[in-house]
Amino acid sequence: MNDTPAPVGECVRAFAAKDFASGAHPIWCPGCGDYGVLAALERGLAIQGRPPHEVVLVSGIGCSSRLPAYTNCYGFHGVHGRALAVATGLKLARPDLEVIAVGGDGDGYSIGGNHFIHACRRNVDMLYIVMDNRVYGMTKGQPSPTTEPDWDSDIAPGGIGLRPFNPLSLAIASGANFVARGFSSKPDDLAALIVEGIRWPGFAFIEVLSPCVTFRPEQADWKRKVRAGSGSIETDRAAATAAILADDGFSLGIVFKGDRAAPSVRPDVAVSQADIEARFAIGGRET
Ligand SMILES: Cc1ncc(C[n+]2csc(CCOP(=O)(O)OP(=O)(O)O)c2C)c(N)n1
Ligand code: SF4
Repeated sequence: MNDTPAPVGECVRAFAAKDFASGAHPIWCPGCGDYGVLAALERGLAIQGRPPHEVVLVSGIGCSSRLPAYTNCYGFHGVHGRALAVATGLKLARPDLEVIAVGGDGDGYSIGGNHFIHACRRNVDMLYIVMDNRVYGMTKGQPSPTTEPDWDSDIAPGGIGLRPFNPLSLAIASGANFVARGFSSKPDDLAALIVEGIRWPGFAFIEVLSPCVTFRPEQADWKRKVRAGSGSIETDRAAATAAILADDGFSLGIVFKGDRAAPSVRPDVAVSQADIEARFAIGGRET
């Protein structure tokens, strides 16, 4: 970190990406897409400019959910599928903190699917990054809600035959106002999306294509499949949904920006920190 204070009126970059690294060596498989997401997040946080101790990363369980441990920020590695519940409570209790929830498609769309749709609807000011590899990596390769119907594996011979759901259109239908797609092998582009997502005044959702090289080695082909989106950002919910559903899922960029001033669950500012502590203290009053 650069300790020299910024001269008044002069804009200097206070942080570098390395200021957000914990120094712990990730135990992800070599080549896992999550390395790229970690790099992008560190770059994005450096650009955003808040110090590590004002940022909290909340995750569930999964390979991707290990990410908070590899940063220098505060972290909460919680329970499978409950990252958004914890992140929501944290943001309401401490609106001064930058809250970012992270995890996988299994964590966020399967066991955590209900929290996902309500987080979109509640519009609490936070960023949610899903590292989607269309598989449960940590538990050795079960299909997830985004797995292709014909993906053949030892666990699901011939494929599960079920239509995957589209996380972006689900987010928009559920009320999210900032919806984007990034790719782990384009960390600079992803960092830019992360900065925009952090600055968005409400719930922001970034779906990141992040290959699992161990259980989905064919996802190496995603490097060839992804492309920059049209560049035109839809502001109409129906039009954005139509565009997403017409896409093959490999267009990158911000897809939808809705109402910046949409209603949001707000923190109860009338309740003080001391009041909260008194309520939850053993023997404290119950309301
Ligand atoms: C309540 C509960 N159910 C199931 C599990 C087992 N489990 C751990 S991680 C995981 C899925 C991880 O997949 P994903 O979220 O897509 O993350 P990835 O490992 O692919 O990054 C499951 C089912 C658990 N830990 N807790
Ligand atoms: S199993 Fe897949 S998701 Fe997990 S660390 Fe290895 S490559 Fe990444």
